[in-house]
Amino acid sequence: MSPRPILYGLARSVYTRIARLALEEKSVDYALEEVEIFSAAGVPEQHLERHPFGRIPTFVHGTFRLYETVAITRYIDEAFPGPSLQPAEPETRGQMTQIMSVLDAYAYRPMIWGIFVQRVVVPQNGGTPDESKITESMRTARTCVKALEALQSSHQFLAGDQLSLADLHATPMFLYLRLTREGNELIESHPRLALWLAHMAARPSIERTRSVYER
Ligand SMILES: N[C@@H](CCC(=O)N[C@@H](CS)C(=O)NCC(=O)O)C(=O)O
Repeated sequence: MSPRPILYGLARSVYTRIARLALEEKSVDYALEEVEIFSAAGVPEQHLERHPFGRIPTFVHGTFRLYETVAITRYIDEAFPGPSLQPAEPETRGQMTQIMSVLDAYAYRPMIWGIFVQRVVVPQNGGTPDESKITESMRTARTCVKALEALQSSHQFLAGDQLSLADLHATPMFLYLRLTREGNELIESHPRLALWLAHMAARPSIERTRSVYER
């Protein structure tokens, strides 16, 4: 019998949730081990042994270890039974990878750290949002949203008409962005993307991984 995989991360973290979504969509029985990397004490020494760059998540399956979310979600899709989360056609698969690259390289930092953290997390912790950071991040977020909607084209999902890893990669970022006034307005001004997000938000995997900020 295949050992129960362990995901090390935080339930409130975007990237941890992406990996959890892959596990949930494949109906894999897994354990989430919470690792607090954001405390004043810094990244725990033990975690640096799992991830030399101190990020989350990391993944362990028996003796096999992985870090980097794209590697983890691809592994989950290929190592476990269940519906395939990667399109068979080379073109659609290429677009799926392109979308995940866009999210990692251009969308995550402005959308999450520049907008969501400033608007939601900073005030919750008694701080004042950095408005110039939000304004600057919105510029990049606009480009990202426009580009992603163009790639989605007329499809039901981001890469084609079947759920793929691209949808699982994007949804946690967009759900946090949607919690902010300007992020929500940006999404709503792109009707196809807004509809896609509404469909994604209704999936049981999203419900089961809901974070503390969405309650
Ligand atoms: N390239 C990494 C990025 C993961 C990542 O940035 N995770 C965030 C949490 S959502 C993190 O660890 N942030 C800590 C930091 O930025 O120092 C991956 O794909 O797994």
